[in-house]
Amino acid sequence: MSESSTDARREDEGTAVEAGTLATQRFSESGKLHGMDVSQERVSAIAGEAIQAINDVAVKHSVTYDEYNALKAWLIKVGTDGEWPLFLDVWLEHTIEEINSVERPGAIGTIEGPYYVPNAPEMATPATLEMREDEEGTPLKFTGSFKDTSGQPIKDAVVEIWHADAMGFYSQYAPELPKWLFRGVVLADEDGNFEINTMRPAPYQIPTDGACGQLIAAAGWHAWRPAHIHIKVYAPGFQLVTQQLYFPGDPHNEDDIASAVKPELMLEPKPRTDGGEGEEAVYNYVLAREGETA
Ligand code: MBD
Ligand code: FE
Repeated sequence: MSESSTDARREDEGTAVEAGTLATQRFSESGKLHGMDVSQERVSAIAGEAIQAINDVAVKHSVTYDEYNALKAWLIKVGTDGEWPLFLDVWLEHTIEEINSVERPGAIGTIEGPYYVPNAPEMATPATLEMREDEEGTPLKFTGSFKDTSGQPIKDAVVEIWHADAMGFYSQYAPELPKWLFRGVVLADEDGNFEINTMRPAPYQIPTDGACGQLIAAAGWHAWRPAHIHIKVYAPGFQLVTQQLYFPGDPHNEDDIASAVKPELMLEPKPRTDGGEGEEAVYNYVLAREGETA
């Protein structure tokens, strides 16, 4: 898919305001706001130093009133476009994820991003994600296993998977896509093995027609993420890992706008050896038990 034909489809299908509004709404309903541990002491330290850091940047660059007012208008637009989840997940979540995963042994994580939807259809392995007839792209057979940190297979493990279509659209964040397109909750077998059949996703551009796109254009940056598959893996008694898998050779692995690529997260698809069409790739998971640290 060329960049210009993706843009053309974007114009009649996805808009930043629709995707942003849905992502904002879903975040509010996600349960992430229940039982939060946020102390007055830490609010004072973190908010105080963040405000000071912004003031320091203003001094360093002698920020003008035009620039200050452009900032004010832009922040207002981030809200009206519903793009706070997008903005934060693209430019800050990678740091938060990094800080909070240092003590967890096993599978490497990365950011969740704004387009996760809970309660996707459950499927036993071998599973095929929902897709349309004549779905564009290269079929991908994705298999793997679950082991604990001592090498024993894990029972009742789950792979939650979601990714964009060949045009870079996520179901439930763009009109006219089947509700659960490329989303599923796949149960591994008794030995901890799974097989998921899907399509290899294409490189992905974050919405360009909202506040985040306006910032990117005004700064002369680009809006691309490498092709990626979002994953959550978990099993009873084990720590959940949220991650994404990428493909070697993608031109945006080196300049992901969301800074979420790590070398441990590369899939290595090869032509299928079982006579099926497309490619196959393997990724094996080691999960840490609850409370287990490195
Ligand atoms: C995505 O699909 C994504 O994964 C991130 C991190 C940000 C915007 C869109
Ligand atoms: Fe994504």
